[in-house]
Amino acid sequence: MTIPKALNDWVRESEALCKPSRVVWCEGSDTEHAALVRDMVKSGVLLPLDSKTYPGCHLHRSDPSDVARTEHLTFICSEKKEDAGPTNNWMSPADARARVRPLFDGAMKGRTMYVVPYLMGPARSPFSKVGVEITDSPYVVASMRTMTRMGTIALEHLAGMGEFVKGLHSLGDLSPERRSICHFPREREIWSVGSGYGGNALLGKKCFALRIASVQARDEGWMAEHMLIVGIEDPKGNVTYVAAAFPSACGKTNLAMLVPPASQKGWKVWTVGDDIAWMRVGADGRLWAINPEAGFFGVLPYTSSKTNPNALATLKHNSIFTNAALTADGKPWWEGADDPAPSHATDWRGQPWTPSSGTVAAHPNSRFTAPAAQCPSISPKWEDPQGVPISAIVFGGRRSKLAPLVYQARDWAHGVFMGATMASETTAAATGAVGVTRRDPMAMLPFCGYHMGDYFAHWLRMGERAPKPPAIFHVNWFRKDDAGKFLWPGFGENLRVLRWIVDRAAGSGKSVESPIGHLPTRDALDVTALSVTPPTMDALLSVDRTAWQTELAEQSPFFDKLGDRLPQRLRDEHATLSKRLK
Ligand code: O2Y
Ligand code: MN
Repeated sequence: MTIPKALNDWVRESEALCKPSRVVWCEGSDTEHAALVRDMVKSGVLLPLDSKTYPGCHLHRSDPSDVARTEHLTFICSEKKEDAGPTNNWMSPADARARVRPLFDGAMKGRTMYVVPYLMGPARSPFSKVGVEITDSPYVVASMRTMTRMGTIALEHLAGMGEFVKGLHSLGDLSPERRSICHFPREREIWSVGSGYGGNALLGKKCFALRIASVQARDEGWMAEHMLIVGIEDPKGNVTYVAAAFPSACGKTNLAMLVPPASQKGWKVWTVGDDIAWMRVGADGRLWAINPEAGFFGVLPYTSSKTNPNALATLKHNSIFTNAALTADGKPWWEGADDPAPSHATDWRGQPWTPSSGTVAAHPNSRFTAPAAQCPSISPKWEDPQGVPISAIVFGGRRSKLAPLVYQARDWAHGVFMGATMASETTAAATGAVGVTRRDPMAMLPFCGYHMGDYFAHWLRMGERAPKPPAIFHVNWFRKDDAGKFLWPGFGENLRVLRWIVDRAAGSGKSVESPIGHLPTRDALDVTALSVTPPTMDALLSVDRTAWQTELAEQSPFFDKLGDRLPQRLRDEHATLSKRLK
């Protein structure tokens, strides 16, 4: 395979800068992967897990100071600060290069530099894009092999398109003081140093598929969104595809892999993707979506046969567990797993642990990296080069009061307003205060590679470009009564809400007007075999005008922060809602 000159030149430049002891081009084969894993087991980077219950699985422990994405060390390096907007950290490209280049200088001395070509999106899809990650972490290489289509297939695509996103990554000394994740949107380039964990290091995921791709999408007229994609199959076999955006701690992966309860006979939910959707207007005027990823990087704590049986089945083989606890019989364990806490284990830091240690055994952000193809609910269409047609977009949040179980936007612009004003209450799983309402428009706040005001304008433009745009909805599975008890059972029962969404998207489904949008009529949702009483349903679908007026007032500071880049259309939607609530 001939390597394009631009790629060769960049690899040579990176080699001269990072000074590794050797350079390895990754082809993505099984033999190559087996050798890499063997070396990692030898050096202690990976620990093999019990081969009977977890065949092909390994445990990795990251540096204890390197356990999650670090938003405060993540930068958008556009020429002008105003192009990154007030919601991103900004550095000028020149300052970023001057500050970070010395951290790469000699950073790979005595280490191997891996060149990892990868494809985001299905093979032979016109919508897929190529990235190349240069890294000194074999754990990153093995993870990228699961999360993307890695190696020769990417070089084949590159031969046809020429363009690729450059990602230079080094573990550096893993010190948080010398950690930076810099994005250069104009150059379509990423520099990440000082972290070996998740979104900071697997550059295809948040860095490319969202931050850089959101800029490509704006420039090229498509959408790169932080959305799961599911197909909902009715008992007659018709499948409706839905994309949904949720802030963290709202059960996004659980929804992506939903198992219909026994009462929903004949219904199926197919997983197309659990985190990212790239969407374009098709020749038929609809939005078509692909999942650019090939694997899941799912959170472990509270993943169980109750919350997500499909995730459990997926992670049982060929998976890497990062920062899980290790039982004496070589199995991974995490809080909220099916198995009770082991009497003795090794915690995520590698220390002896017992239930009376007073600490968690698995890190709260411990993860599994598993191939999407292993998921029992994986859609037969998940690798379709054309993607799947999206009939509905769903925004969601965790709101103990205020937001009804489900409501529908009146039109695209109103739906964009709904996404732009999304908010969610923090949980104990996130760092910081619990129960605080955080604004996270379209769940993209940490992932939009440019000014949020321009991003909303792009959403509005996409509605104009798509003659048959998806209908837009908002859901809230987390509404509570005055005693603090959840009103809706959630999990698999959320299919009942998805069914109303599917009906509405098809032009049926009973609804009633409200100031905030279309609500289901009291009898529109199937609640057979549920203990949801009519008064509970009333509470779930109620709109408290006073609370909504407070909500509107709380939205204003965020909108004001975006200044004159906030589209007037969204200010108009805000004013219209205010009038409707009076
Ligand atoms: O902390 C990390 O690096 C992982 S965060 C993550 C992982 C998978 C999917 N989504 C997310 C996210 O933060 O949205
Ligand atoms: Mn995510």
